[in-house]
Amino acid sequence: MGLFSREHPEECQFRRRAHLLLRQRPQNKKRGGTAAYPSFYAPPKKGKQLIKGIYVITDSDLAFGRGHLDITHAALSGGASIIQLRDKTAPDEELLPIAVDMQRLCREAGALFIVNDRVEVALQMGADGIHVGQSDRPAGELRRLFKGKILGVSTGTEEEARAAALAGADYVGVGPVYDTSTKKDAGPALCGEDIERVKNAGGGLPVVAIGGISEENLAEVASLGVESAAVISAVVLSPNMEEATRRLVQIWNNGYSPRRLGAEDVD
Ligand code: TZP
Ligand code: MG
Repeated sequence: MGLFSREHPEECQFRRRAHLLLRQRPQNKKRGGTAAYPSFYAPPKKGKQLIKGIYVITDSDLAFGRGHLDITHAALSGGASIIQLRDKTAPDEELLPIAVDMQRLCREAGALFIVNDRVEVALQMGADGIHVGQSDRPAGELRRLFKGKILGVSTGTEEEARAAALAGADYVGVGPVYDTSTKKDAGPALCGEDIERVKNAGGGLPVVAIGGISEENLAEVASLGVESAAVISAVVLSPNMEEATRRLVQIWNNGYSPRRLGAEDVD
């Protein structure tokens, strides 16, 4: 039997791990600069290894008038490891300078900067990576366009995770882990077993869990052995986005990741 089983299929709940190991994950570290990146901080070299920790998505529509840069600044101050620019409405020309500034802030904090869906924006400003869903441009095509950059693909089934891995993705987004109203077409929450299957189908690619993740359930998410947890509302709905991020980072850092502990520890 796997780590999680479907004891209450109608509720699709995770089985709680009896014991959570306290362990500290390394904090963001500043890196030295290069000529290509005159902002004094070097671009990430090993994308896959950098997919870890709290991943904040900047949906400014929900953020009570606070913009992408406000969210980025607060999330990085709170210790987020990855920031994603996600904007469904603003034109590319408007997003481009914002993305440049967001990436500069990320560099200074030693965090990754990913652009959701806006291929031209990401290409023009040299984002660390691009993230796409199943109805966006095909991952294989983007792999060729974004050589040496991080490519993330949203997946909700084993087939999608397998296809993402074959296309050369660097990580898979898996979800929704819990019900969410932030993304209207996200579908129903996956259960622990589903997540385990999608994770395995990704063939060892880092997994970013997403959908309905909050302070209340983050420890449970960490116990799934995923590399990262992505949030929108848990940060952008908060009156104090920096503190909200800091609390998530603390919970995550105290979490438990079976994949990193070795097979003998997970059965
Ligand atoms: N993809 C799957 S669920 C989701 C996305 C973008 C929304 C996540 O937002 P929240 O507020 O953290 O549930
Ligand atoms: Mg998309």
